[in-house]
Amino acid sequence: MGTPIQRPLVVVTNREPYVDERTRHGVRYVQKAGGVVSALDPLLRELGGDWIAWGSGSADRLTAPGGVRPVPLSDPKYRLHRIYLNPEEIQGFYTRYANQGLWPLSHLLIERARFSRRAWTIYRNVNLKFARRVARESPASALIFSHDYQLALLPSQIRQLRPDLAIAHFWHIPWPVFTVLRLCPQYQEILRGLLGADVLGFQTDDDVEAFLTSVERSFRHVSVDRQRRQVHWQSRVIEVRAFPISVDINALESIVRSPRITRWSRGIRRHLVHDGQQLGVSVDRADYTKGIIPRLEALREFFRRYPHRRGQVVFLQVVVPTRSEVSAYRALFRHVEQETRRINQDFGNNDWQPVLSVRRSIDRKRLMGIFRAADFALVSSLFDGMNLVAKEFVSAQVDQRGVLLLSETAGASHELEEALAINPWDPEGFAASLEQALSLSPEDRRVRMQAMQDHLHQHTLYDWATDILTTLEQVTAAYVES
Ligand code: GDG
Repeated sequence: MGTPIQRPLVVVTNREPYVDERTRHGVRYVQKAGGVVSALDPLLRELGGDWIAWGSGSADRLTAPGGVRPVPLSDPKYRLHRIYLNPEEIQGFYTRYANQGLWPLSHLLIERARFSRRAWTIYRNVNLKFARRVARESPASALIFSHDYQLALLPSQIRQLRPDLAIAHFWHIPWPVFTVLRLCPQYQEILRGLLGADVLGFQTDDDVEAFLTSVERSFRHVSVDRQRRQVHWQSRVIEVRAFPISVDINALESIVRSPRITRWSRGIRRHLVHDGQQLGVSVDRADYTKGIIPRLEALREFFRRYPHRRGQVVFLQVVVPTRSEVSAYRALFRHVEQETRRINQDFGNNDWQPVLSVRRSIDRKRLMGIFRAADFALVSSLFDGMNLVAKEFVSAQVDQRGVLLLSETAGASHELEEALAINPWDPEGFAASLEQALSLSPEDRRVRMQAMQDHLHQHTLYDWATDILTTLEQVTAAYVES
């Protein structure tokens, strides 16, 4: 990677990269599906350093005596520091304030958002617990790379405890427009919390614009320099920029080209598609922001409008259970099952089942093999910060046979311009784009895929991290030296 970063690095996230679980056969670690963790683990393995996160596994205390677990256990590359939360903290901080409040609000699904003062107090206290741990574990002048909506107060809390630390905070999900943000009763505290950072990163320029407007509209004693993308606040300057997150395309390409995954990928095609059928895929956490139901509605519309396509398409959807402590997520999971069954009943026959479902997490390498095998992928998020699945699909398409259909409301659509754009709120248009995708010539598919792959080679995961961390190093160089 050859990174120019000089100072020690401390990553802080809510979700830990390795969850150790008790099983009948002993302790087993599980890597959870989720964009943030799949992006940062390879980075820290490369750079070394410390990672502070909530220890949520049933065997976490066992494998981390004193709260620290080396990763990987056999050949340690970095230290994972676990913070333990009690059930009340988990409920108030994670389930309620973060996942039932800030998450739906940021995705503009305001009727789903719930806020309460009690949950807010717990959220603030848990953020403080993280901040204290960061203050205790961080070497002098370290770079703190903290993440996302669960830890919005962390930057200013860390600054109070350890003014020598340089802080970059990356917001992985969309930033809501001000008229929506202000519905959160604590929006000013959230903004104050974030403004404790030296560098604030967002996925797209639209998010940066929305954030700057929010700051401008919320406080009187603040000045926003839109051209330089800086906020001047309490005698400090905060850089606010778009750093679109990416994937390690080189690593993903070598995974899919390995003999084992090549065999797996061919096996999938042999088993699932016959006589010129085209294989479609989707992979999502079962989250209402991912547009899984709208996608099934569009598929229904597609088979209705284009009856000659019946029997020609096999669609494999991987839906991974997530946040099952929230009832809306359990309900969505059931709804997806019902809709899938209905489509298969209405259109399928003895020889052909239009939609196949996998309802559990799949090993990452095999997942890439599925992407390689596919003729098209549907990414239909209602709103999405970036969407790494779209970039992983493009990376895994080493045979360049596939077409990406990508929601124009996902951050990834700002970069992957050769995808076919879809609007998940428009089932008829979505169905027409799918018909267009299926009719594209092999040459057209190849050219589009090549252009997107070139883009990902020029904008890798390491470029993303290096851009943020070198920006942080540069803008804080003066006060480290003084
Ligand atoms: C947030 C933002 C932003 C999924 N199923 C399995 C599996 N996954 C992996 C995917 C991908 C990740 O989980 C999902 O990432 P996304 O980016 O699609 O979505 P979020 O989890 O909502 O992530 C998002 C991201 O943060 C990063 O900034 O892009 O907008 O919402 O890597 O491959 N992994 C495995 N098995 C599965 O079954 N191993």
